[in-house]
Amino acid sequence: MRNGLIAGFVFGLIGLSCAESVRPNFIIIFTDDQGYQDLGCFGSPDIKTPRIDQMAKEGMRFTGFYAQTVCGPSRGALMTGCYPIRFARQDDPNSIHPEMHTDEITIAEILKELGYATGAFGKWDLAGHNPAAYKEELLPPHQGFDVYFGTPGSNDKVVNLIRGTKEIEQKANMATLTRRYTDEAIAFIESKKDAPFFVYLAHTMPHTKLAASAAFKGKSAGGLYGDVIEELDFNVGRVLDRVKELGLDDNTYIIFTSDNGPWLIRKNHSGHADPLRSGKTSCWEGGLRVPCIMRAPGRIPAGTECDAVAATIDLMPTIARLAGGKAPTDRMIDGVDIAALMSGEVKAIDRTYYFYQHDCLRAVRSGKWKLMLPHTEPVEASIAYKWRNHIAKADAARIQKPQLFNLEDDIGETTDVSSQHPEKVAELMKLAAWARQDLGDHDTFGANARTFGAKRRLLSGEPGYAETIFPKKKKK
Ligand SMILES: [Ca+2]
Repeated sequence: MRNGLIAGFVFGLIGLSCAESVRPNFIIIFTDDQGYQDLGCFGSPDIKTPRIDQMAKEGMRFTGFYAQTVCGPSRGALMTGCYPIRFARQDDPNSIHPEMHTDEITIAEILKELGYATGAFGKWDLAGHNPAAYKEELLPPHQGFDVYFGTPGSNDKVVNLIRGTKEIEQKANMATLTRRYTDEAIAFIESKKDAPFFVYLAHTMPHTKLAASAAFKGKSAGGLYGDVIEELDFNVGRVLDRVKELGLDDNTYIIFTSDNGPWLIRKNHSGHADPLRSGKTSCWEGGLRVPCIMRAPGRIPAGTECDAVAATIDLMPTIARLAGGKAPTDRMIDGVDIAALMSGEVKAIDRTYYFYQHDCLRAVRSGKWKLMLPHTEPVEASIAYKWRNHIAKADAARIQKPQLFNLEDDIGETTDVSSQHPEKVAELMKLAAWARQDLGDHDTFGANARTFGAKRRLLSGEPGYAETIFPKKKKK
């Protein structure tokens, strides 16, 4: 018995050390506002992305992959494995740009605990959106990252660069950002090649304002937006090449995806989500179904495709387990482990996906069925009303009764089939009721939504809500 115990212990140690020696590296490349169609391998008619297309040939193309509807919430979801309405924030919950609470557990924190070197490069957007007023104590070095080089928010106006937690440069040349973030990520990979590492490379573009360097400007048939994507593609290629040259190809997962759909309000500076309906800010598919490719030779079968529902919230629990750890068990985690999808062992996972537009529960998907829910919040106090000009009029219209779509036959969400499938509507309405209770909705606190004691109040049901999101400009 005792010998058995010792043998078991020794075997366990050997198992552990083997597992440690093969702990895979993870690189997540996260673009900003890139549409579902904005890659050659996702059907772009005019943008050329040979390196990412090649990555797809060597890995798996996910065609049913979801992020969130806008930047900051999408980043928090990726980091925590939870819907944005679930994770805690330290700012006013009415703000559309969450300041993520440091008591949240990020992918980086899990991996750091497992002995990984962790580096974040690029846009963070979880420490305050204003480049002049971000919170230093919420930057990546306080959320599990050993190294950080990037910018706290978007590039709507200017980009100021930070190293660690200190600002080092103001009004950086936008056209250099894609290359500079990539340079920094590659230098980090080189310096950590002998330890397991995690790289989060979150590009500032193709969020506007767009800029491309001289080598790419004016070269794409897809205009400046196309130039920007082609420059991103080239720099993804540089990461792939360096990983290979360092002999890390067989032990590195590289995941490429986007934080939300194309920002259609930007017209010819916007991407495309065809054949999906609508774009950024909306809960139609174009708003948050994004292109996604995963590559890990020997672990993910080459040249394959997965059309199952998968999402950025799944990356945290999946990566945690592939690294030999697990997702936190002291709190609700919404993402599921999709390792079996990635390895090709299974074709689908039984799960439900919930679609939130800011704090409003808008849709539920289960299998091929998606139910768009009626809008229940007061019209003028609604985020849908405030964001109505970002998308086509028909897509911004207030939904009065549930609309059911069969995404397998109707990926463009053109035909409401709710009257033919009342039982399916009822089933999905039940799931929505669960989400409303557990995650929350505009007028309901989720029973398992987190605050860690931070200020919390009802969201869009509250008078004055709209003004707090988009305050009226004072007349001079
Ligand atoms: Ca975005």
